Amino acid sequence: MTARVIHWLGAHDALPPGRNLLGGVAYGGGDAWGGPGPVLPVDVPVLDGEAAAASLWLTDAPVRTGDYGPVRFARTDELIFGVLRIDEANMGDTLEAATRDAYTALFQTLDACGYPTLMRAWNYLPHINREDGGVERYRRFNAGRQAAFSASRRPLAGKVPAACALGTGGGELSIAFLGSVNPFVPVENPRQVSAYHYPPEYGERSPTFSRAGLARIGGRDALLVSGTAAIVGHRSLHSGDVMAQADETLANLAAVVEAANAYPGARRHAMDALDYTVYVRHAADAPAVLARLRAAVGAGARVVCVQADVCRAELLVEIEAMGGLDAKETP
Ligand code: 3EB
Repeated sequence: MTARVIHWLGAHDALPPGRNLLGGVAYGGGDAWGGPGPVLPVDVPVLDGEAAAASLWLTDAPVRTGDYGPVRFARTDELIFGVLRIDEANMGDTLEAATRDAYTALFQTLDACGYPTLMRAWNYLPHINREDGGVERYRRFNAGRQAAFSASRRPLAGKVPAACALGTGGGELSIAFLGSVNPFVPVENPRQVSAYHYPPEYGERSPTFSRAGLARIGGRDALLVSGTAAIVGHRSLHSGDVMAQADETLANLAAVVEAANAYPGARRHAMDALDYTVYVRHAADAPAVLARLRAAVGAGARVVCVQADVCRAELLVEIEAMGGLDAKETP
């Protein structure tokens, strides 16, 4: 029997006891996570009342921890969670090189440990919208990421992981990832051009991620939804209007969840049963955006909101989600 896996989203001092920590992401200041395990601290303000919040993966299975180059990881027979932080200044020159080296190390870790599938990556880049040598840093990140996918002979389209990419106010390039021995079924959004097919006006190298994916995790049929913003086709909509962007983002989330639910044999994922992480560019927008999300998905969903920069300068909000895992019996 497959051991259970729990996704925890919320204040980490309320963590359910008695389980093994696989890994996660902790938001809210440099000391966002004082505990053990591969938990990526992300130095962004938490906006919904808590000083800190985390997205953590817990399991009943025995966990082994290790290091591979810059990667710290924990793994079960089924899953591996890894984190790495790379200081660009010590990495030769550019964010592009740092990203390429980071993803190369990530893929080497998966290969060396025997987890063929990269399901999900969380990417946090200092100053994502700044230009380095005339090119936006998010675009440099995309070039480095794609180069590493190519070099490790992974597809650049189709079977690519779910992801998010957000900007922080400084610090290191910080990446967390979830890999598995199980397959991952990517799901695209019918309202959006696949990100890996964005035209070159958004950068010479397209972003390498899928809109969502279905995956067997801990014996459950999970849904992992990538960071989602007010993009229809390939264009950003509602520049300067955060509430219109929030509504468009919710329409995109609903569309991608519907596309996932339409898969033959897929279980149904309801919007009100997902865990949401909301990124707002401006902290002052958080209350209104969260109220709109609550109105759309109900009171039952778990929601964390942080302040972070979104990967296009005109985008003011991005929301990611996941569901289907055991979680609700926790205190
Ligand atoms: C977008 O749809 C918004 O580069 O990994 C969302 C999710 C976004 C993931 C990534 C970027 C990424 O293009 C930005």
